[in-house]
Parts: sequence; structure tokens; C-alpha cells
Amino acid sequence: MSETSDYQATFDMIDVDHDGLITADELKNLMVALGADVSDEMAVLAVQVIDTDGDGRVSLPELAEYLSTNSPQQPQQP
Ligand SMILES: [Ca+2]
Ligand SMILES: [Ca+2]
Repeated sequence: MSETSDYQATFDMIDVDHDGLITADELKNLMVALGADVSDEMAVLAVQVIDTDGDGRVSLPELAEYLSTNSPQQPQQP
């Protein structure tokens, strides 16, 4: 369970209204905040990639699974 909680901080950062689900809007806001030029369509597609149960929103387990699949164990940044 500690693995999921490792992603809790990341999830909370994206889930700005703290309803426990990340919407395309929230994902877009994050990427725009990071300096990416993201359209609504791109945000929706990104959610669809992460959203494994197809409800159109990203839950913490879905985000954790996505991040653990796509970012192999990385050493702490110096
Ligand atoms: Ca939310
Ligand atoms: Ca989902």
C-alpha cells in the first residue's frame, strides 16, 4: 500500500478540487502550469490513456499504475 501512497502527493497536486478523481480539465491545468501547450482534446486523450476503467476520470490507483508502469524505479534526484 505504500506504493499507492507514494503517488498520493502527486495525485493531490493534480486533483485540485480534491474530489478523488482527476478530470481532463485538471490534467490540462497541470500541464499548462508546467509550461506545456495542451489543448482540451490532448488532455482528454491523456486521461483516456491513464483511465483503465473507462469512467473518463483518473483515480489514484489508475494514476499509480500508470506512473509505476511508465517510470521505472528511479534513484533519488541529487
Ligand atoms: Ca478532481
Ligand atoms: Ca477511471
